[in-house]
Amino acid sequence: MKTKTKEITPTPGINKTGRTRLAAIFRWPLFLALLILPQMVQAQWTATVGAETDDKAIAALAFLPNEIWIHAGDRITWTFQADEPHTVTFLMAGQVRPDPAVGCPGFSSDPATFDGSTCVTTPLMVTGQTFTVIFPAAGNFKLTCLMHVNMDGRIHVLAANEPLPHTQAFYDNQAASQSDELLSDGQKDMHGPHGVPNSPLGVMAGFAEITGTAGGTSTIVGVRFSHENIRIHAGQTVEWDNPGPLFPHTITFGTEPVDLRNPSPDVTVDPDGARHAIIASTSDSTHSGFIIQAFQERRGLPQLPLGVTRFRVTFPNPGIFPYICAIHDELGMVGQVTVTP
Ligand SMILES: [Cu+2]
Repeated sequence: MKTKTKEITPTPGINKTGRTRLAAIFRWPLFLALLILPQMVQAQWTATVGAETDDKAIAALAFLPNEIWIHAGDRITWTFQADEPHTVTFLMAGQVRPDPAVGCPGFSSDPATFDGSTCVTTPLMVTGQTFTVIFPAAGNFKLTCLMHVNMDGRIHVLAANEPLPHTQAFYDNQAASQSDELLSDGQKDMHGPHGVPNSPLGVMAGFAEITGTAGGTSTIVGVRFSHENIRIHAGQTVEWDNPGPLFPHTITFGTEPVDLRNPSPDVTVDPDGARHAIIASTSDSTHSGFIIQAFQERRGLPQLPLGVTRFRVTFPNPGIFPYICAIHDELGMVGQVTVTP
């Protein structure tokens, strides 16, 4: 730098004093940066999103860990670890939750910066993808997934002079133990009292459980039919029950319809509100529509109608009748009804 400055031929209009002043202006920011650098070391933190069992039967819809304390200026990189898609989202205070397909609106570039003034969201992301958020300002921020209503966490961004309670190693251990706990809870649910159907010829269609820590809520979800191959006699009726909150399942025989939400035209409603179909031939197509409980009530709002949680099918004739949950078949949620004379 010095050599170069010396080589510059004095230009008319800029005298020696002017050059010195300019050089000083350029030196000052560097000096200031060196002064404040020790407090501004921007730490890189890591966390994970989602977990699932190897067979994909049980998924933990969770930020792991779901509560992290960092300093202003630090960044967190989230790695997605599930085939069930999630988002990393920070909305503005009071912002209406948008649809995951729309973004908040739109999607943030990676790395994103969040200080509470503009929302940040990823699109739906799955195993192996990562996303980084930089937090320049102190504040307590809610981390959420736009896909799942009971999946959130909180990020505490503290001023540089505040002590941090935990290290990255602590969060790594916490993420692993929370993941293990959620998935083993799921195993217990799948084979415990939640797995007992209403009818002796019943099949449980998945399960879900909402759980929480002081950092936020997580959801455990199971995507299997409890009796993947149920055997009945001609004329009998099988009943599918969805015992869990939040997650719709379908019982779909034959061709998958475009609109999964509504039942196929052949489906009737029993006096107790359960949907009911008759499948006479293995070439019949029948679709239950969404089998799901109503969302949780909220005080001060009109009560929600009952959700349709049961689907029944009567099989007058023998045969082998494979079916799927049209939402979760790719995760292995499929079954079969074997009807003998
Ligand atoms: Cu399903």
